[in-house]
Amino acid sequence: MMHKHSQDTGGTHYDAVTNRMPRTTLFFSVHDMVGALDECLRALKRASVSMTRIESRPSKSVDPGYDFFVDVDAHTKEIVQRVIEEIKKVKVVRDVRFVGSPEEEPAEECAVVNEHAVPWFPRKVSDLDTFAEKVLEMGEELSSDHPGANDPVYRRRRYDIVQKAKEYRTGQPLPRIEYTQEEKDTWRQVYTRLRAMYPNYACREFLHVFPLLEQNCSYGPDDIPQIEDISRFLKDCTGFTLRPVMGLLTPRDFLNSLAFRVFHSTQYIRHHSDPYYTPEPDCCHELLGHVPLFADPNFAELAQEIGLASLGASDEDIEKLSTIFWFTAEFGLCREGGEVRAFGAGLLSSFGELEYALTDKPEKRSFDPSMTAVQKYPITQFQPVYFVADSFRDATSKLREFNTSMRRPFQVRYNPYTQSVEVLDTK
Ligand code: HBI
Ligand code: FE
Repeated sequence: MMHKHSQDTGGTHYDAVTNRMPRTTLFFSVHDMVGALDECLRALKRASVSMTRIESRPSKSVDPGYDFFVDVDAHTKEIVQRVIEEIKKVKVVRDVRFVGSPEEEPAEECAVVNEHAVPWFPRKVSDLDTFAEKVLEMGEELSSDHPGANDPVYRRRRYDIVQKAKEYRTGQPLPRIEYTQEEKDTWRQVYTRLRAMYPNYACREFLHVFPLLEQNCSYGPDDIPQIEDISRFLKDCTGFTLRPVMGLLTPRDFLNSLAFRVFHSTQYIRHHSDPYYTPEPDCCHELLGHVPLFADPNFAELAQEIGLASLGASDEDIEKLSTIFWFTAEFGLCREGGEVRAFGAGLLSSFGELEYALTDKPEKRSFDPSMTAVQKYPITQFQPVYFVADSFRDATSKLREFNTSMRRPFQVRYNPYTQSVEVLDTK
């Protein structure tokens, strides 16, 4: 079921009960010597665990030598400790570490096993496949206050759409949805109302891209555009791509994907009874609010910068980055000449809040990552406070500066040729 990658040994499978991948990543460096890896693998055998993936590279710390990243089928503290003990016994091994695990609450266990422990994070774009079934809420089911909660036809339709997202794997064509007339009518209402406001409220980057989406991706009032077409267009503009998602991901998973210039997009639409309201992201929010900015190179860089900072970050830092995402990508304002304009998707997909945000009712402060990151915010009402960026470039450089203050025992670099993350200075 997993998308196969040349480095996968094929042993990876889902735990039928928890739907999680039983996997733990270990890192070790070995001195270059004939049979060195063989000895390490024997250590795994002595500890009775099987290996589900192995990656190697010339060592950054042992010269001559190799660093190995090995995923093992070990998901309790005891087993991980046993494996580490066994590997430590191997003479050529210079350093062993527990890197992390994709299990829900690794932080505490990591601390016990190894002080350098870092939460698991995706290292190549196909690792994002592991997020597909891990949605927070309203994945296959709707909460009782959702306007579609008591409409069995709506629920069935939404269920069918999210199944396609659940089954999607990296490299496959994105699901095409044939929308019903009722869904198209909902889209038309939202689209026409917002489209008319954009010239007076949206930032210039958004206004530059929007007509291109109309020309290249069938944006218009009559039908809902397809994410496959949009993803191809974005790829040409900035390298961003879309992938379908069942609903809300954890902030960590959602932000991690931005490191790979991947944006998770829902494909269902809000309930027709209330076209100007949705309690969850839907295609109107994604396609009208988020998509246009991902075609802008400077915004793409800002988004990826948040994503890169989130890889292996502590829970506290994830919360800060999530707040920064909230006050930029969702509710951000920017200065333009003497004016203030909107670039946040939460604003550009809600005519009520878009209008309100640009009056002088709410408070506006200058974007400053260290202040913005700790600002509290309501999620079900209009924002009392917005942050205003000078430009995407300025916000990105402030964010880079801020990121250096976060404690993380390594640096990351994105390699666009291999669509993977290189981990530097693992010491
Ligand atoms: N998941 N699918 C999806 N879409 C979002 O916009 C999203 C998410 N999970 C978390 C999240 N947004 C927020 O916590 C951000 O602040 C990260
Ligand atoms: Fe959003």
